[in-house]
Amino acid sequence: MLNKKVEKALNEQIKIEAQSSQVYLGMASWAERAGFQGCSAFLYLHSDEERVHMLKLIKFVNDRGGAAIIPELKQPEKDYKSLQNVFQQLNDHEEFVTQEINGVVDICLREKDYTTHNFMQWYVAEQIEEETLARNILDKLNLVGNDKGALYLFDRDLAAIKASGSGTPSK
Ligand code: OFO
Repeated sequence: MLNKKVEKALNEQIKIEAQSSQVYLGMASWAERAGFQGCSAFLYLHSDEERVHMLKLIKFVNDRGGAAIIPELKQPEKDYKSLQNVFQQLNDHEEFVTQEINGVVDICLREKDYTTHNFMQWYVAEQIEEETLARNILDKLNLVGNDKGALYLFDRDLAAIKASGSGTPSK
């Protein structure tokens, strides 16, 4: 039977993953409307991946005899000032998620739930990749600035990057 404190923490994480998917879906839709097809494809994929992260947690909680709660979600932002703004928020969001995952890991250790601790290591590793990717994209975008030609190439490059990869956009 799943420890109650661990179950609560996992349910909170389910909500965070679901909200991440929702936020990235909002970003994808904005990028599509703004004409950044590559960024939009990347963000739609990233949104799908967050949903998979949520599902993985739901299955784990239920399989361990707990009750996974499907959360209510907030409406994500509709408008962004720029692509830089989108990816800055994505980067900040990933840093927030990492902290939350570390919090779950901490609870597992305090409650001596080594099974869940082991399960959570996948999320720890995933966050390292996602933070690296988000930072690399942001660095690249900051280099590009407002140069329209460079932004066009950046958008095209991003279409080629898998959201879960740790690669950087090519030059
Ligand atoms: Fe769920 O992987 Fe990042 O946030």
